[in-house]
Amino acid sequence: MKCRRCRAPVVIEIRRHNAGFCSDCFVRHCQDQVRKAIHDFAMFEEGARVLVAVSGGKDSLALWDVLLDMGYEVDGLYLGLGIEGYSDESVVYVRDFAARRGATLVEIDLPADYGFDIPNGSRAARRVPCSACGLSKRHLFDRAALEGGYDVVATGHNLDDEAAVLFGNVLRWSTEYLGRQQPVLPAANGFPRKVKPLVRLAERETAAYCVLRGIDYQVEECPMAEGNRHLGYKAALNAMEAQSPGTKHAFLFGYFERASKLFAPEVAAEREELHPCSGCGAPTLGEICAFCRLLDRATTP
Ligand code: Q46
Ligand code: ZN
Repeated sequence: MKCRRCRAPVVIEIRRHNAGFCSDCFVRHCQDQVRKAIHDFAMFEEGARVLVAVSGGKDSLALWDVLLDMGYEVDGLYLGLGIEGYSDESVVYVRDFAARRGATLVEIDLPADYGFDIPNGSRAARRVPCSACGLSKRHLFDRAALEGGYDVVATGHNLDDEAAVLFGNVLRWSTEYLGRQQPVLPAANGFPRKVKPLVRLAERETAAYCVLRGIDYQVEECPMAEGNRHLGYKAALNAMEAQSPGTKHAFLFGYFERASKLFAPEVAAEREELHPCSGCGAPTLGEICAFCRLLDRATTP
């Protein structure tokens, strides 16, 4: 097989595009896919100050790398979760990348800055680790973006992640989550704008991108992910994709184009009801936001 762009021998084949690429053309293909996502969904303009949430994994480092190469002013934000044998390693990849690219990295550490870690904090708050982790990330990313004066927060969610989340939300008809599942969430009072520029790239492609670009990333998955429902959804979608390449893309982008608007009123109505948390000022439906409640339970002896 020859490269679709330059006819050199291919290093990677992408069945859903019915194409293969040589190393250089594949890197360019990834950049084009990110550029297309940013453009088609009007994610942000040239000159925007972008804060990219980085974990040390392939997706977020690939995203940071692509955005830097595209000339955006983009800083990284790393949140230390205090997960033994995982967090100490992940931060090394992130710091190395930032140093190599001469990029600015903002670090927040849950144990040092907030006095709790995800395994113990979630236990104390009687939450599943991933739920405590997810809400901490959302809260602290939002706050860092607003306080740092960034125009937008970018996350490394890829096509596989988003298709799996959509699959799970459709299986349960979780309409409030469906309404929020967009490649762009506009800013609203107390919320920064949030975007997912990797929605057009599959997991395998961001991994290949890192390898071809010489980016070292943490291969090991978070130990808390075990039993996470999304892994099952990913496996189911992978089986369908193997039978019929392009299924994931058609599922996700068909949703964005034809169905996601149906759930928008519910989200808009919910956002109307938000008011500032009495503890920290972040938008919430209750008196105290979920992060302040978690923080309180996780740090009360
Ligand atoms: S880091 Fe956090 Fe993930 Fe680990 S605790 Fe769960 S949500 S699995 S992306
Ligand atoms: Zn709060």
